[in-house]
Amino acid sequence: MFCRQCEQTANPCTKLGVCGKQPDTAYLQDLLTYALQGLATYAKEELKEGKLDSKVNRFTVEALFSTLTNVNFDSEAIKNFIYEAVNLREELKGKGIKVQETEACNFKPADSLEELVKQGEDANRKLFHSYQNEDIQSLKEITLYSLRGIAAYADHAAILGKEDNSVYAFIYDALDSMQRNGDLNFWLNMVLKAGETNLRAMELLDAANTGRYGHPVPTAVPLGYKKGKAIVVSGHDLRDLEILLKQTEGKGIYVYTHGEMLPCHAYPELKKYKHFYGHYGTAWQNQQKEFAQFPGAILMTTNCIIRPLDSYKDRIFTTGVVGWPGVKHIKDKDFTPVIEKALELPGFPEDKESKTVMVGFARNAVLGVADKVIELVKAGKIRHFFLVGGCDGAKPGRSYYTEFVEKAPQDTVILTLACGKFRFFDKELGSIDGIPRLLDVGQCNDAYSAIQIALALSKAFNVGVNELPLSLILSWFEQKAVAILTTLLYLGIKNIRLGPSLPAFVSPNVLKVLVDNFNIKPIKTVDEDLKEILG
Ligand code: SF4
Ligand code: SF3
Repeated sequence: MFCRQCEQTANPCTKLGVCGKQPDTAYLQDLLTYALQGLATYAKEELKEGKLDSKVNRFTVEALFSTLTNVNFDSEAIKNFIYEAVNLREELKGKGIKVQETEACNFKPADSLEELVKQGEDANRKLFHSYQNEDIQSLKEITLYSLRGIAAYADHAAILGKEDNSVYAFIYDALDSMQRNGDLNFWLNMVLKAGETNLRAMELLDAANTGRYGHPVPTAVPLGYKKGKAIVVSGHDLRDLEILLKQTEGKGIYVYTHGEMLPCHAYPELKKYKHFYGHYGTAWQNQQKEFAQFPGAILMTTNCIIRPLDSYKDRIFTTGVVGWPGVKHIKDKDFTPVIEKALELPGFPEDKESKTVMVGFARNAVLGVADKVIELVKAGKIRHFFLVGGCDGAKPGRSYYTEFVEKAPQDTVILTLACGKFRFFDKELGSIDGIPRLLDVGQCNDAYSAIQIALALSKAFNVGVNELPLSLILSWFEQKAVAILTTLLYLGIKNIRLGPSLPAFVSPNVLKVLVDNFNIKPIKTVDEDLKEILG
């Protein structure tokens, strides 16, 4: 196997993923990507003609989402996606659309899993070892990983009824182009187009979430628990949480969030449920320890799942595109098995009071106090804003982000989002004239909100975003972060500090382009970086 799509890669992962992905599953995911390329060649033309059945769009984003890091480890599930991709391709072919055929247009999947894996080895070679040159390879990979991120956002938005054909058009175009030759400029443009498309996908998701659940409002979330039966929900999907909250109403079960579900407590249409109590645990990489101690049922709605320990394997459930071999998967959103499991389990024996954390500082809440913020900046009371955001992970180098927040001077404000925040989310950072110094914008899925805050501030101060007293200190792990980075590049945002390490799939020349044009910098030490930023 050859996989280097995420930050924790062994550069590359070959025998077994650091994430726990087996080589067979990795090959099948490559074969799925290849099958999707063949499908895309037809879907692209059919969409242009305005004749494409929306089931192809929905299928494509779900299939791409399943290949994102820490989403689906189940070879059987990936196999089914491969067969479905080919079925849909044949359906489109049958309509007589004229395309410039590629090899993937005629790919026939084998009957057995074993043979499919062999075909996957071939697909792996095509995806990663057919370099025209390492720079084009690098740009193609940035595009592919961005597509996976875009697909995740598009899927979440579509679940809530928000779609835009321009997003699907780009996905098909990029998948189709990957099978053809293009020069360096072509692929540089493709990367920026990925950024533009991702912005649209995130905008759709923002509209979907706020349209259905209202704008997040500042909310104190308890980190303790209530005596009684319990279900903890992890991942990112708001709709799954809503369905579960409805299905558990009046059943004597408290529902808790884990990881990236924390910001859900701020949405009016979710927080109204009395049995939606608090937040349990921290970021994804700590789940084995945290889930083992949780006395109830566990539901994974999206990434990041890691190998379930035996101690909780019979009480963890997956839904949506998530999968783990041997773990019960809820297909139809009837969460009865999760509820029954929670009722069987002991739950928490007593109440535990503990501190709370504040969430809900998304664009509407922050821009609601924009005048005050601007006044404080003008009065010199707020010197600088830091967006310390992105993914968490297991690498020790990630303590940089905790240290950064601890050392940021008292007259600075920290905006945060995504699961990287768990390194400092419960710190008491105080406030500046009533404005909290730590503002949680939301999930990684809410990066759009952070971008809107930055754009609104730049308008208010009448300067470009790069001239604002704002620095982006980002941590990346998976492919949604790659997509967000391409969006920031598309928006012309400069001086991003990126860590804990640079992507393995960025070649030295591509890195040089990023440094020369966008002044992207790898993180150094906190002291050096703070000194450089604040002067
Ligand atoms: Fe390795 Fe990351 Fe790929 Fe998993 S997703 S196999 S950890 S590079
Ligand atoms: Fe986290 Fe997996 Fe990226 Fe949503 S949950 S940010 S890593």
